[in-house]
Amino acid sequence: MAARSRLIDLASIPTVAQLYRTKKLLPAESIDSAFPASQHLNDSIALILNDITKLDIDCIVNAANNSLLGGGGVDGAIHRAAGPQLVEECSELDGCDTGDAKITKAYELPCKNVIHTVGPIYWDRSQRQRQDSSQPETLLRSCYRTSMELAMQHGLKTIAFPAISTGVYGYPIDLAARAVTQEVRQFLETHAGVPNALHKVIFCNFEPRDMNVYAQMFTQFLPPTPEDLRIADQSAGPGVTNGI
Ligand code: AR6
Repeated sequence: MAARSRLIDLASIPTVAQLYRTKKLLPAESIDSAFPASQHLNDSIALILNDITKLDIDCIVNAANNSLLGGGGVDGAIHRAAGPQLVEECSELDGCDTGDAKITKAYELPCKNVIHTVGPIYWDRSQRQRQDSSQPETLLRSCYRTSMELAMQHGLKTIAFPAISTGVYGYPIDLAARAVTQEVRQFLETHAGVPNALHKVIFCNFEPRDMNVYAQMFTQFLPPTPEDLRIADQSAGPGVTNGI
């Protein structure tokens, strides 16, 4: 019971709109007109600092490697929490290409499914050199897009992403967050109103410093709507400078 009580349900994961309305996210001083404010987007995208294995939602995304047979970082955490049946199922999937995604059951995790994707290796520590240099952003965006497509194909409505490739694979968090915020925005705009549309896309960070980077990206690519600003004006307190 103690373990279950630590689970995070959807209602306790703040959306972009809720972050603006509670002044945990403050608008940028100048708003880029290339990215108009959208209530649909601000209600559909959410941000949390937590262990992704605790999220009680439809599916979580794993930052895996090409073998899909487990590893360190978030991959290790997901396999540990799911139990040994996960690697058994993964071993039947014949690996996964970089930028692609495959789906499994979630076993002992609270979510229904795990989507395993493989991000680009931006910086290879063992060889001390940059990898996939011509197309890391294309591959990283593909991880997010393919995972969201797979979730929709399986009727899953809520999906959470860790910061793929930004750990062992060395992708700078600011470049990654900039690319994937735009990719998710574009995907949700393109798929608004279609049958099986996603209800929530959650960015789940593990490092507090990554939250600040995402907050900066949100103010740029997901500006507040007039309604978000109106409610923020009514809420008490001076607000925090994006100290989510
Ligand atoms: N919940 C949410 N995020 C987490 C968690 C967690 N429990 N644990 C770590 N992170 P990484 P990559 C964050 O290295 O860079 C594995 O060995 C972490 O802070 O897990 O894509 C695979 O098998 C970081 O922001 O994934 C591959 O070989 C983010 O997850 C390789 O690592 C991604 O860090 C993949 O490297």
